[in-house]
Formats: sequence, C-alpha cells, structure tokens
Amino acid sequence: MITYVTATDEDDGTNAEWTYTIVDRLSNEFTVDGTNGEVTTLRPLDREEQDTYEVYTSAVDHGESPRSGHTYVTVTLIDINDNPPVFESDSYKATVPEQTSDIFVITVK
Ligand SMILES: [Ca+2]
Ligand SMILES: [Ca+2]
Repeated sequence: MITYVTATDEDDGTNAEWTYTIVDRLSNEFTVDGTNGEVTTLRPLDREEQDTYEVYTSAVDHGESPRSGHTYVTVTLIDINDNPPVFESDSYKATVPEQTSDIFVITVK
C-alpha cells in the first residue's frame, strides 16, 4: 500500500455508500481498493523512467442517479541505487614515454 484515499457523503443509506475507482482505466501502474480506498502499485516502477505520477481517483456513490467526487493522488518515486556508474567507452588507450614517473596518462570518463 502506498496511501489511502477517503471520501465522505452527507446523504443517507445507499446514497451515502460509495466505491473508489481509478478514473484512468489505461493506467496499469496503480489500483485502488473499492471499499477501503487503499492505493497500491500494480507493477515495479522505475524512477529513471518516470519519477512522479498523478493518479486521478474517484468515489462513486450507490444512489439511483450515482454522483461522484474526484481527487488527485500525486505519487513521487524515491530513488534506490539500482544503476552502476557507466564509462563512456568500453576501453581506453594511452601511451606514455618509458623511464618517467608522475606523468599524465589519460582522463577516463
Ligand atoms: Ca450521495
Ligand atoms: Ca535509481
């Protein structure tokens, strides 16, 4: 679980009962529990690919003419150290004269 959303409804009976849903049906990153509003991730997310998500969430009541409320959940990914340092080149070549010390060789990047 990453967070939970809560709604209130001032009506009575089924008019004041509701189900939570995520509005963007194409979203395959997050889901919300219809009953308790718990928002969870559906797959591992990569901060280096996308670091924040706006999850548009709604509560739809069970009245005869259902009414709904909406909110945005902003999810920010925390970095984990999953990438190693990478050199610009797989190999480097340098030449230096023999019989010398403390001589510049090359800068690797
Ligand atoms: Ca209502
Ligand atoms: Ca990372």
